[in-house]
Amino acid sequence: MKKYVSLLLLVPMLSFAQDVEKAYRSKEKEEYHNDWVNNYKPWEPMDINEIQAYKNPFFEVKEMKKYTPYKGSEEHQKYYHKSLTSKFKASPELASKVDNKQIVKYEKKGLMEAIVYKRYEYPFANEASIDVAYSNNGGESWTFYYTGITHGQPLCLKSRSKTPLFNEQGDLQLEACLLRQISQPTRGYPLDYELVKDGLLLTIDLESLRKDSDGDGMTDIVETWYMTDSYDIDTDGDGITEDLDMNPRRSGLRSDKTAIFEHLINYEFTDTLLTIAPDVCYTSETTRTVMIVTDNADIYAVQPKSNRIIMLSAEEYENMRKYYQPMRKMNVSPLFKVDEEEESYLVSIADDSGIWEFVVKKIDDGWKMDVVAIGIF
Ligand SMILES: [Ca+2]
Ligand SMILES: [Ca+2]
Ligand SMILES: [Ca+2]
Repeated sequence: MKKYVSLLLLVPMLSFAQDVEKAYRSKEKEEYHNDWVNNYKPWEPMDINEIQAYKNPFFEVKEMKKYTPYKGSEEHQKYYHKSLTSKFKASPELASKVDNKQIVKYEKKGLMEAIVYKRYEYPFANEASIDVAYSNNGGESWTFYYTGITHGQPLCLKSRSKTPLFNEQGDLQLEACLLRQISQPTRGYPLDYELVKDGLLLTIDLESLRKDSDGDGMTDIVETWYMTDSYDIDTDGDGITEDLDMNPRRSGLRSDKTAIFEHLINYEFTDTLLTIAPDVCYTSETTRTVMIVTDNADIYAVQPKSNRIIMLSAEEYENMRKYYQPMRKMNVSPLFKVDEEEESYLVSIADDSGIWEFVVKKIDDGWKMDVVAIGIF
């Protein structure tokens, strides 16, 4: 149970004010941090053979004979399409979802139009997701799809290529190459890469792009990203379908400690936490998605209010993080018992903007919560 993943947690917490630490000593917390330090593995690049053997789970990637050679650092170039300006004016939805300076490819073929574009999932994301805006009525209405591809490692798409975006079948094709990430991720900074294999053609067939095997409103590609079951409309079996579930991967019985985690992930840092179950909330078009890696069963039954929470076990996270996943992460610590005090715990939460540490003490109808430290990144 000690193998909680805590990526951002440790380092900032060490700088907390000494007097606070003295006031609330916790052997459990010290052991947890020592364990983290002892098990810390520095970042290293992926095995080059693994990148060479890359196969996209949804789309065909094949070698080309004649291709546009890769040019260093083109993965970070921005492309502006002047011809799209009128489309953006005509469709507020298009303008709100697509950044006109992050277009990878745009093409019009008869009534079909497609924009392949880079989308940054959140402000501090290292790399962009590749998405597609597609219209089959001459740009009157658009549908937006996530391709499951992160621009960079391993696939880099070439904006400069002359290969037409639409192939003869009306599917999308893009010149690509395989890159290996050679710099350590730093918050909000683009990564450095080296070329592993050039001259590839990626075919994004529209059928695979749209496929929703279980018909729950989320494509198989999106479900792979969220690690939900693409053949089950309700992965966690709580009666709320995947597309509406704010906590789609986990369900469980509420414990009295669930309320603590609920308040933390909803950023409700109030004095008194009542242990009553809150109203059920559902996702909307604008709901942000946040990943939490935890093996702590007390958190499973939380009802998030504003963020969709994708909860992974430490083992699941280890297995999936081979390639950079553009998802906001939130670090929630376990409850560390305060030494020589009954029902009193230290707990912290960290996200892209900072870290908050609290002491929570059991009271008659819930918990009393006090901030002990705040660190802003
Ligand atoms: Ca689905
Ligand atoms: Ca599903
Ligand atoms: Ca569910």
